[in-house]
Amino acid sequence: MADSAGSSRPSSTFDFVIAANRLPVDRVVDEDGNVSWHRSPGGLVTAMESVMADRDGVWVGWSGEAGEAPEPFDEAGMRLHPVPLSEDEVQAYYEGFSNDTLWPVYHDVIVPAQFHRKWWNVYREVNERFARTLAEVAAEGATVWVHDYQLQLVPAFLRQLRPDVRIGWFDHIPFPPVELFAQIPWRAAILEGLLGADFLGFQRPGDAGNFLRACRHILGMTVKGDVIHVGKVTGGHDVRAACVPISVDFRSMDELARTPSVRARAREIRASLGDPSLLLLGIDRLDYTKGIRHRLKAYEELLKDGSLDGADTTFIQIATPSRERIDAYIDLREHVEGAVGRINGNYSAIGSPAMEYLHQAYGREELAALYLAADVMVVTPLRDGMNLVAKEYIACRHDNGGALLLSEFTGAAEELREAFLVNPHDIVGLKRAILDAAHASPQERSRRMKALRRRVRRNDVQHWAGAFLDALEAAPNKPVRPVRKPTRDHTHEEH
Ligand code: GDG
Repeated sequence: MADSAGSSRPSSTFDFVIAANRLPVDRVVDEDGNVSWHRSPGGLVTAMESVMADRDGVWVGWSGEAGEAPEPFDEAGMRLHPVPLSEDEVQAYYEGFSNDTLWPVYHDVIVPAQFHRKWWNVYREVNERFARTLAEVAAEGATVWVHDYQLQLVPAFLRQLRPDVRIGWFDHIPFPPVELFAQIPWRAAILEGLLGADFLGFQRPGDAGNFLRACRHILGMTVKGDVIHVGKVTGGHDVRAACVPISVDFRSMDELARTPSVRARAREIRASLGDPSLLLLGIDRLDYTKGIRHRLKAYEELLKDGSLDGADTTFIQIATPSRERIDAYIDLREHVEGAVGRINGNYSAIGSPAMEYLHQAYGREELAALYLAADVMVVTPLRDGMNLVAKEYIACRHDNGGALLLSEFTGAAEELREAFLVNPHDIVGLKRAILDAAHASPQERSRRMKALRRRVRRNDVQHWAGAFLDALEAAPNKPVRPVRKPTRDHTHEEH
């Protein structure tokens, strides 16, 4: 840890800094009112832990609770530095601009995006606050890794405050085609915010390509290969934008799924559903991008036309609660729950449900048992940056069993070519693919699963983090002089 020089700095600064909207922990209050922090599940935390193991690292993010931020503390082997958000900021920056403006535009406008000047202004303010915090905790010449669409203005704000640090940004979600991105009234300011980074990582080559095209068409920048020359905007540095697909912690998922308790639980899950001959599984945040409605429509039609027997088939849909105050999510929940009720009412038998729908969150062990129990994993997003569920399913299938049905519109489909690939908009094709996956011979399933496991084992989350940091280290050049603030996009005055 490098000791701080200035009195306004915290007691220490760090060589490796992560910024994400959320800290990797959840606040838990027990019955006696004692507060503790539980590490959130997920590959990102594991990957960052392994990256931090031999570095001096800090994670900057929101604690998940509106109001004053707790003091920095240590958890999960790293220093955590909370950034405060007021209740109004949570609504405008997080639920509003991030999840009701950017999220729909970046996912092909599956639902209409809302554009509000107030949301944008708060988004800017919160991004600036993150950048100021990062500038305080980063040591001289530190590496700063910024995550995701909530923090797109951080790179340029930070570059202005701390030209000495190396800045990378990773986009966990798709980057949209310029025709859709251009709808955003503040499109130029967003691009300029990102261009404060040295390296920008994307899930698919197509996402990086969309970003490069947006720089050319909206900002009129010179792009050579995957490098953008940002002479005017940020003091003459080059920025590289390339694809570095995220993955899962293959080894730990594989190990977990091999434990006797998880295997026993997998058998128990099947038995508790009346030992159906076919068990289908979906695990998603309850989000309109995930294509849950499409998969239920296909499933219902298969039951209706007699291709599947509801008394001998169960579809488990885990729909983890998500963004529950946003209208599009409220509508989706109503639709899904209506469909589940109808399917069960029409096709279940006592003790053999046609659908098991759970609007709850589960622990890792339970998820691993579900993956191990399922004959067909149904992953049908209309658009998804990567989709880690697909890769987790593969990591858990050490028996080389099971079949993965995967939408072409996920980042994962670029790599996982041995899956049963589908276009979820094509309900006839989706029905056919469900039947193909369900009826594939054990030899065919095993052949496909072995190939998929080889790929995910090699390209795991540690590989991803290493590849990102290597690319950041090798990024074209460091800017040598301070740069100006990202401009306010004046188009917002008209909206
Ligand atoms: C974004 C991008 C990209 C789900 N329910 C529970 C639970 N989960 C875990 C899964 C998986 C993760 O949440 C979901 O990851 P996905 O990738 O499927 O989807 P998003 O949440 O939309 O993630 C996506 C990802 O970022 C990473 O870059 O792949 O495209 O949209 O790990 O297992 N975990 C636990 N209980 C649950 O009930 N413990």
